[in-house]
Amino acid sequence: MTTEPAHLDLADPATDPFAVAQAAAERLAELTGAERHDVALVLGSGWAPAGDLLGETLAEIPSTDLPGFSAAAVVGHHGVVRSVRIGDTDRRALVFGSRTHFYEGRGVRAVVHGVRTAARAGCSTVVLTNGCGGLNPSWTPGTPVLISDHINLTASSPLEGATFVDLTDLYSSRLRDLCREVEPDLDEGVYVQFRGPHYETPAEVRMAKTIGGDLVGMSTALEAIAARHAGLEVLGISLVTNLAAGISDQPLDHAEVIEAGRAAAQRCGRMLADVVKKI
Ligand code: 8IG
Repeated sequence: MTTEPAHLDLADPATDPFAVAQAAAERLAELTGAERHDVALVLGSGWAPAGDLLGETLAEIPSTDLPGFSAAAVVGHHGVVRSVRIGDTDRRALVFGSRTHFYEGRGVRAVVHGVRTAARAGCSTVVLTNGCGGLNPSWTPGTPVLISDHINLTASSPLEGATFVDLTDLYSSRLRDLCREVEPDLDEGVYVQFRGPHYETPAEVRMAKTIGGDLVGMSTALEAIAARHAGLEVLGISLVTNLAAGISDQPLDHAEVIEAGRAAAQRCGRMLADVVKKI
């Protein structure tokens, strides 16, 4: 069941996804009392504390109150969007506490709707975070890594029709440099987005390495493409929560992934908050 009026239903091919993003941005302005936001953050696995460390939360909205975000298939937990004052400035961050993944099957429009809404809400920067598997054995669980580029293995694109977008320097080197002002030792790597929801086989992880990947996950690349198309500057940061399958002799365990994220969360959150204040 969907509560959207027909013209705001992203699943209908006749719907203009940018019109839905515009409607969501307008509703967001009403509900937050903020005419515009400046920086958007999408918090992936392990990144939740970043939102709290950024500054005062001025409004908190269930994302289902915004056009295009209704996740009728998901029972119980719905995402929350927060409007947060950045430090003691009068700039505002739009913090998405969760994301729609491609593997949920709601279509790629739903996956990138948050990014498009952020752009319509006035944001000029988006910070995409995730939890992922690492291919470099020196990245122990809990290591944050800057995304320098991506390989999109979803066989999909958020862009429809003859929309040719240059993805050179998609992950802003300016913003990566800013991160290294806060944390000089941050490594960077190429993020490979798989469709999921299963983790990779060891053979797939070897393939990812052979084609130039350093990190494997199930998000971010499609959102980054939509962000570039919308004119946003993109910062991508992964939290390596596990070594990818076959890199170590340990099997992948979701509970272990959650725990690694929890342990690293405060440190990563503080770093991210410091970076956003500099943007
Ligand atoms: I957390 O090892 C997390 N997400 N594809 N592979 C993929 N996604 C992930 C992984 C991983 N760890």
